Amino acid sequence: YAQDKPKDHADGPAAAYEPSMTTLAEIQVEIPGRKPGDPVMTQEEFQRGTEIYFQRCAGCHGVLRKGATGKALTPDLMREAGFDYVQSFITYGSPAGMPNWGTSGELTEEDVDLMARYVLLDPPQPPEWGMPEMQASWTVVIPPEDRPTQKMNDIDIDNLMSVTLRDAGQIALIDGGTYEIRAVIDTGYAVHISRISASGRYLLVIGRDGLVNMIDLWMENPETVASIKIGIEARSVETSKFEGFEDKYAIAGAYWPPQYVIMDGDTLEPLKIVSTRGMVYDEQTYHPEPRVASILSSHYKPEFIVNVKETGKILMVDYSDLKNLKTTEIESERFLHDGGLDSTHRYFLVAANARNKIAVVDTKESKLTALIDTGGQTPHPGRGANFTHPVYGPVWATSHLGDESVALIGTDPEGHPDHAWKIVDSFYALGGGSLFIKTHPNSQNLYVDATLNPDAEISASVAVFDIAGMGGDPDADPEFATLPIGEWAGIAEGQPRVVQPEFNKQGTEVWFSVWNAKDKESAIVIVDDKTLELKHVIKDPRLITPTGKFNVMNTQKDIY
Ligand code: DHE
Repeated sequence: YAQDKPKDHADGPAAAYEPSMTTLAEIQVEIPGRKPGDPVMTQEEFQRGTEIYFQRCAGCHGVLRKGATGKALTPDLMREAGFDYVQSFITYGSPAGMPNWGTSGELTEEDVDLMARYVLLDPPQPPEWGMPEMQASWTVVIPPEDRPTQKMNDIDIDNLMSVTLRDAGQIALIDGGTYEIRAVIDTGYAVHISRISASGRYLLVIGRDGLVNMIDLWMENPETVASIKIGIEARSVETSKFEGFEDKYAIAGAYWPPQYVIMDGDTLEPLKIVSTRGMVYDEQTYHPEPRVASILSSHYKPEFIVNVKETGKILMVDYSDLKNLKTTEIESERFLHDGGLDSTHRYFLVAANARNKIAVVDTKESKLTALIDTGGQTPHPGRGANFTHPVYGPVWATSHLGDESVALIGTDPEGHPDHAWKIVDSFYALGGGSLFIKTHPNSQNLYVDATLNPDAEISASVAVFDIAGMGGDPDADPEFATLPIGEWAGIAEGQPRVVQPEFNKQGTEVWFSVWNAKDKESAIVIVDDKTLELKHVIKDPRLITPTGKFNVMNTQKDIY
């Protein structure tokens, strides 16, 4: 959502490719052909507008401004709305999720004015990123034959946490038992997610700038053994998990250019790039920028589940024969974003966020099972939360970005057919602006954050629901406890937000990032899941802007 200026990667593993093109924001652009009535803008202003747009706006509105999580901002629409309207919209934001860039102080008055003029002009189109660019960026730091043949360290790898240090362009590996930071590793800018190879040995992370790092957790001091830049803007990476293909392939999806690439699982050598440009599933009109959102590996077939945002297509990509690539294209709903598997790992549930829907795919049959209206605004599940409800049986839960509701979807068509693929219950948590929800098979609690809530106290707290207590009065909302995680962190300066609950491997502790500005102290707060009391606070000058945290075993085995 909000972004800061990326760091320079010239010294990092990405030094092999053109360092001046590390992120979208650094691309040199020219003003597209000026039309009558265009606002006057110098080349410098246009360049600055492009930088701001790519840093702050493109994630939600798209590089070509066709709209997704945020509304379309094409020049025809912006001209109709008019400069004054656009200027005040950027300044004050909207309750639907547009940040108040002006009044929050993140953009100056001049920048807001510049951006209101900028969106009246045609958007520039960044360059493509095909095989030559990928090859040039690809580095094998330690070839497979020079890597250890057994684990060389005393780390309990299964209980390691890979923590994104967003604005530092790094990840921290933190021991889930001792809370010790075992390594801080340079990565791409603002790593979005971490994923673990099927064997549990390799950790893969992807930066917003498309840089993938493959880290060998068996090394005495875990470090990057291969890296590649797969695009200019990206969010997702995954590895092959089907029996017989463990650690064989990796896949990464890009926002720009809209494409995914399948890579060798040992070296990240790029093997096959597939563009996702094409027709929107329902209108069947061409979309130039269908971005790759979440990617998950099927446990039932040698397939990657690739979610294409703007066209609303879920691609089941069969990786058993890359030369004769078979893809099942499932029509679902537009604006696919994040999602996860149900507790049996057979069904995949993904949010079509701007359409308030969850699509369910049967990964055994590679077919759409259901499209469910969540009843809330903009579902944002992360990978969601699976638990057994005392009345409705196995359910998967999502919270919402646009309102305070939590929706539970029945996921057991065999044992609870009446509840399967329906919203069985919906209730209120702390407030709107929730990003992530989490539980664990060994826990009786459901944790819901409210990271983007405009109220500082709410955004620094977390709601906890007692799962056993959900079986009470069907007409009353279940009660929840509020944990003041931000207060527990004891941070004096700034306005830190609490984001993304993540369990340790035993499911006995839950970790929260207390995410402050990059020049201010941040922390990780660890809560005892049984007592809901504070167990530990990790503070360290190296913990700069922690966001996502990924426990190795839970991520490797899709436990959430
Ligand atoms: Fe995320 C998951 C995209 C903003 C932290 N985010 C995802 C996924 C996608 C995505 C597609 C699913 C990946 C997968 O499972 O393969 N995120 C986007 C955006 O497009 C968006 C809305 C705007 C942007 O400009 O990036 C966005 N995300 C954010 C943030 O502002 C967060 C809080 C901090 C950041 O790094 O920018 C953030 N996103 C995360 C995290 C996950 C994630 C921690 C993984 C959650 C999980 O438990 O799986």
